[in-house]
Amino acid sequence: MSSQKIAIISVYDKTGLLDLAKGLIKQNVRLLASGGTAKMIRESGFAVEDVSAITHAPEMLAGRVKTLHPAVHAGILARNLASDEKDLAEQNINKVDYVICNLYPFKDTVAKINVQIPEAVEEIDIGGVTLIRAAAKNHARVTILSDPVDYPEFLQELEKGEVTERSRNLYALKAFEHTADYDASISDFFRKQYAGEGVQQLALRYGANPHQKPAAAFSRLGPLPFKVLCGSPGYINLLDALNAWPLVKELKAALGKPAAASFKHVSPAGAAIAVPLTADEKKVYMVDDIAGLDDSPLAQAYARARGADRMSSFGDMIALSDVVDVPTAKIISREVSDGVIAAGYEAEALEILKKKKGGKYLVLQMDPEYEPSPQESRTVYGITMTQHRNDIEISPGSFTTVVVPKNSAPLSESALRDMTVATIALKYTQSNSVCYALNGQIVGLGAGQQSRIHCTRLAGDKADNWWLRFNPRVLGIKWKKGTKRPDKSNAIDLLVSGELPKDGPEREAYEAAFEEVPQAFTEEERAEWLGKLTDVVVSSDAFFPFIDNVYRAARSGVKYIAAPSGSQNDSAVFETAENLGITFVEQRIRLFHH
Ligand code: 93A
Repeated sequence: MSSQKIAIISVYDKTGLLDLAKGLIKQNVRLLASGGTAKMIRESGFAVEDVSAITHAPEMLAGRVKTLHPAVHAGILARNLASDEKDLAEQNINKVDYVICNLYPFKDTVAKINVQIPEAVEEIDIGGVTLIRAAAKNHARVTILSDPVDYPEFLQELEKGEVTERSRNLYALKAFEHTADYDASISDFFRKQYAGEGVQQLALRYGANPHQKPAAAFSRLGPLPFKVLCGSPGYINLLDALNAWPLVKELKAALGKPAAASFKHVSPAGAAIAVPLTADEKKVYMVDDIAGLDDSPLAQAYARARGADRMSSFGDMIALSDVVDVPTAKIISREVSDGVIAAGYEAEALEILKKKKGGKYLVLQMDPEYEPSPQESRTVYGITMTQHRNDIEISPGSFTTVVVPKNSAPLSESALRDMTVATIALKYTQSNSVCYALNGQIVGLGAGQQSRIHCTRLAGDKADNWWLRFNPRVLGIKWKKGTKRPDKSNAIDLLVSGELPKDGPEREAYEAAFEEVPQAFTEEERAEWLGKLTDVVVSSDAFFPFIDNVYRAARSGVKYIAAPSGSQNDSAVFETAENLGITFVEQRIRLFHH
């Protein structure tokens, strides 16, 4: 066997090829190359042999078979083992030491407008991928160069003696990344051609904004877990749906009741489980005329989810844990909403939803059995980040560690229920987040605030507004005939938040909603009414760093706090809670979500 080192060169991108050939020859390396590569080297006056010199087979099938041959691949894959040496000797094959290869430009080809499948197929490199993969597999002995950028450094090392193990390792890694990326672009192309729109992939109109095109959603692991029954989802619709669905699924699993969520901008505006509604609740949530509400737990859950913060729920993406019935569809049908994802739809309910938005209402049917893979990844500014999915389970059993008061009686079922609702909601809320809950539903949620106290205040103010909507003055409002539901919600929000316009056209527009304009709430009236709010639960996605959060929560009827500990101020936080008559439960799991 010859002791001369051998390089196999087969490159589509011929950048730097001649300098490389020159450098290799200087080091007395024998060059073997595929057709076009050999031609270019030879025409420049350097000594090169065709690969056929070792395969004794011509390139065939118009280039489809160039380097695919045991003489090539056994030469690359052989280890420094006696048994491998014996096999090579028997076949009269020499070991290959260096492989220099880059692939047909599949990506550039399919990026062309109107590319046809046969054209794309011809750009699927087989032999090159095999060369790269074989050499990278055997990088303990073989050097694989898949990027012309690496040629000069490689030649420098070669001049000094041999390619170091560290370099071989890094070149092999690059080679594996190269073939993985290449294969991903091939499967992306054929997914678009063959998978069937809506089965394994969905073209989206655009991304987060209209100028962000193209946009798509797809699964690399077979069919999507949901079907589009009506409409076509946007990028943010899907972000909402794929956060809202696990929220309702987990709520139902934790509490055994149908659950609903109303999402906006990838945070819940409301979420709830089924709890029968009082007459006042029906009125405040604008569902007092829905036939069958008392017999539909799912409709009750959605009435609560939608009713929590009607301003924020305007144009929501809805998630429902169960099969949608007619009462639930009826509530949805008259609200301004973007879409719904649910475990299924009764035929009549689906017909109601399909009529919404001129037939464009988004209806998604989710596979309730679907389990996502445990590892998830995303790309931000070109960098891929991966993490284990937040699959931690939260249930009433997560709230057993009562810190204060010492020797507290066991928590009531309703407190545990509301802690569970608030905490599962936080798991799917952009951080920082703080959630107030009562009666099995969110009553105030603060999302995406950089400061925790701002979050606690925002959520507390929402809880206050929610409660003021139950004040007899609001319940007794006489609306001008023809006032639309969103205008009513808007006018109520101005009234209860105290953000009333004083004069001018804004005031006129406000007053136009009423038959009789209701009196503004005075400070005293507001304080008196808020004093009646009690038993509210608050949950936080991370510890309270300062006692101000506890003081603020107490002002909105909070009697239970569930939060992680870990602040330097823990003891002051606990003490303040105890002094304010609040039970503090340590919920050990931090729940940041982004
Ligand atoms: O069609 S192939 O998959 N069949 C092969 O056996 C083969 N071997 C190398 N294409 C093959 N190659 C590719 O040819 C290389 O990956 C490289 O991109 C290209 C170089 O061809 P040429 O040397 O003829 O310019």
